[in-house]
Amino acid sequence: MSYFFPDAARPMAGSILRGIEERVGIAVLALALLFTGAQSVFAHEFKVGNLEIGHPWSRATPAGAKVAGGYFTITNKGSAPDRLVSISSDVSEKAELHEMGVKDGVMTMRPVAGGLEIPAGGKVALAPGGYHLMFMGLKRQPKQGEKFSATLTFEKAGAVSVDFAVEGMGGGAVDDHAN
Ligand SMILES: [Cu+2]
Repeated sequence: MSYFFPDAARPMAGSILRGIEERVGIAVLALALLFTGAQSVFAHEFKVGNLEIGHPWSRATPAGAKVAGGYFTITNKGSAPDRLVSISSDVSEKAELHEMGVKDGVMTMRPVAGGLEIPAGGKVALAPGGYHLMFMGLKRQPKQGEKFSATLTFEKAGAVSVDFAVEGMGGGAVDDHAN
């Protein structure tokens, strides 16, 4: 299941983010926040090739938790589809792309084989209840208010380092990593 939604008018905010991919932060208004369930008023954005990665975020995890989710939007401004093919982070031993869905009335979660396509001119959201990253084998517990970095690799656009903003444990609409 993927979420497509139109580009809402988005006012620019002036905050500069640190890191290799220094970009101007963008304040995302209520519409996008409803879709992502994100609590932050100020989002952040990263670019690679024709792709824009919007507001990567994760949730704080309780002590002992071995997994954490990862969520963001990908906008493809190009005229050809691209594909998210791999993810890595120093916060966990590995990271996978998962899909959440309902099968026979039961919420299930499974790895997505072959990566996630971002259609030409399209926008795909990784959000609680749908596609998401899963950081597996956490080496430490991400804490609310901090950021951790991860590398997203796309078939055509290549690799980009992004920062995941850690929201509170209750962040997001669906608790998809409770088990
Ligand atoms: Cu998952």
